Amino acid sequence: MSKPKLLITRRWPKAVEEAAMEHFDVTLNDKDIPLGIEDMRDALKSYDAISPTVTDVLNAKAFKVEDVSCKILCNYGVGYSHIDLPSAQKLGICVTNTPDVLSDCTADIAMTLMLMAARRAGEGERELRAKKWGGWRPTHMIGAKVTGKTLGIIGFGRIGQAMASRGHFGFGMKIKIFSRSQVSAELLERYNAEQFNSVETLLRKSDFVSLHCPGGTSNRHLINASNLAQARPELVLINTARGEVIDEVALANALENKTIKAAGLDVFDGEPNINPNLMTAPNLVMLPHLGSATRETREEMGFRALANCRAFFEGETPMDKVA
Ligand code: 8YV
Repeated sequence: MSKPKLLITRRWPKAVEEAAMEHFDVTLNDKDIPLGIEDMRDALKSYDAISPTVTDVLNAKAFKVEDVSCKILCNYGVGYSHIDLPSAQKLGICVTNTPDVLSDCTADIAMTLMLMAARRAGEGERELRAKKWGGWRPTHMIGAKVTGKTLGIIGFGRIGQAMASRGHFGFGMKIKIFSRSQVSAELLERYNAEQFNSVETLLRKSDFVSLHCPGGTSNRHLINASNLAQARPELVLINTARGEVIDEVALANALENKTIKAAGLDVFDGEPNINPNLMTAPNLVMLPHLGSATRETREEMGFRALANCRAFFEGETPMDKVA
């Protein structure tokens, strides 16, 4: 039997590209640039399987194709809000993601941003490199203490739990949660956590809030001008989830007007373009979507995407099927 034709839309770590070639007739994107809508339409007609990433256009328009040959989109990444699931389903295309393997590294980046924003690490480094550091003094670049503070977590899936673990066991933080579904008593007890039923309450009661919910239309601007106005002035807001979860203009205003203390962002609405309001916002640390960017995790993501794809062509239900 001939191997299924698999398009890998962005370059993967070598070990996983090699593994892919053992089981699939693989096409790599040698230029490693995101696929546009027309490229994606062509790909849907030419390949048995596609492994896309967050940078690929898979909206409803992209799925407007006839004679589709693609049977599975084995997404390289846990978030799949860039894929219009109803359109994929309508064409009978299976969609999978790569959960678990990136939870630790994404929580590590959230922690990095939280510490950097609280302790003004970005500002400090910029001052030093600009040769503007005049030396130590008791009142120099005073930040916020992290240990023992209250950490609000929005979205309590695997990454949210990994964040709670770091905050609670590593930094003695009090954990508060906002999640649309009821968090089990066992999990709440594990982190000595309390669940609130509104984002406003969480913002009012937390020193730090970290976002770990999915993106997409249902969570678009979950953090907005009206609920940011409820936050404590000490609030440090962290986003490693998806850019659209925060109204970025409202965040920039809150930082400018000091209604909150600081923020740390790893993801952006419309990335890699950054809203100009954010570029000039004070007390903001920004990273270029590095959540899962470690060798170990990027390899595991590839192996997980391949495992899903192989299971599908072996007639099984892939373990990470989302549609
Ligand atoms: C990925 C992520 O690198 O997995 C996710 O959802 O946000 C990132 O860590 C990216 O999405 C790859 O598609």
